[in-house]
Amino acid sequence: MAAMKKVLLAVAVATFAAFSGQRFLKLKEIMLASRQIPVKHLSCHYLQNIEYGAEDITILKDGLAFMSTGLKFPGLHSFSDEPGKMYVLDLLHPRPTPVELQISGELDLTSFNPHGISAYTDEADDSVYVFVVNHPHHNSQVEIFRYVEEDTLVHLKTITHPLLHSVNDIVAVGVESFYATNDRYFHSDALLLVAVFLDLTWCDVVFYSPHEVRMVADGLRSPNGINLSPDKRYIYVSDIMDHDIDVFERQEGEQLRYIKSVAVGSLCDNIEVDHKTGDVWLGCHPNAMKLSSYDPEDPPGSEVLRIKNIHSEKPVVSLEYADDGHVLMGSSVAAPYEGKLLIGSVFHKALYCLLK
Ligand SMILES: [Ca+2]
Ligand SMILES: [Ca+2]
Ligand SMILES: [Ca+2]
Repeated sequence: MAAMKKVLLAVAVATFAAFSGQRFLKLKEIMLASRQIPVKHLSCHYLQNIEYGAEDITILKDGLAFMSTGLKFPGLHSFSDEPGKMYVLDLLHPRPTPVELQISGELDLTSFNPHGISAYTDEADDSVYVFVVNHPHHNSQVEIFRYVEEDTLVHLKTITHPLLHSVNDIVAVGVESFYATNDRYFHSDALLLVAVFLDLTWCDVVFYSPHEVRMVADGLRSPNGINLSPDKRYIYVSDIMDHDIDVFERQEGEQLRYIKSVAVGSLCDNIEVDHKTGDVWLGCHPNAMKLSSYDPEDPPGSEVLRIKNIHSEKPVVSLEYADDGHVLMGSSVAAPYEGKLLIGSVFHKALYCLLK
């Protein structure tokens, strides 16, 4: 009997070891831990005043770019203990320079920790609303601001809801409504690792309006950036740990119908869409192991991808910019505008580039 127990124990240990080994390999595969990328530069310079990351950037049709800076995110490096800030930049200016936005209203600025952003123009009166994911004390909430020229955000509303529990990015579809991605199912880091280890696809996309809040798409591994097609019919979600972009069609009642996934071979973060061409631009992490372990001697790189004709049978994914981390570490967003490209990062700097 004792011998039998020993055999069973040995089998259990061997099975667990094999399983752990296999899962560890899977984890390395998800993180693209061995990936090196070639350098491909554009004509770029650093944006003034941006030293602590510009995790998300979005550009209005009139060339006004908004950026969130100074993100503090569990498990990721930060060069600053100061609260985050919002900036605006006019791309029509001959020398575009980021200007810090003054925030008026009730918002607690000492714990402001801005992450994903989205801007919405109300066609009735051309008012511009800026939606910002905020993580004060590592909670998740969404702030809605009205932009007042030249440099003010008037805080209108803070939205919290149990379904908005780990929000990464949002895309506004009305003056008070948006879609949001929850990038994790579990909040504890240990359970998050278990979810990655077991390959759980339990994350979701939530629709919020003052009248209803509900989950509209699920079964995602780790949804990160989210954005709309120019005709507003489709929603694109970057399933970062799945190395693909999921395409959904908006249905009656704001439910999302899954259409397809486009493989990108990288860990893509935020999504911006060219207003004119509909091309999808992605700020990506070529190697997430380097991003999370942050070693200045072996810095995390940056990679910008573009998807053309995403709705066709054969979308074309192209590499537009790549760096080994010596110019830009941890690119998280790439926003195009009329032959120019802004590239933001999680905790480092931001670049202004010319595409032609
Ligand atoms: Ca965004
Ligand atoms: Ca996917
Ligand atoms: Ca993001």
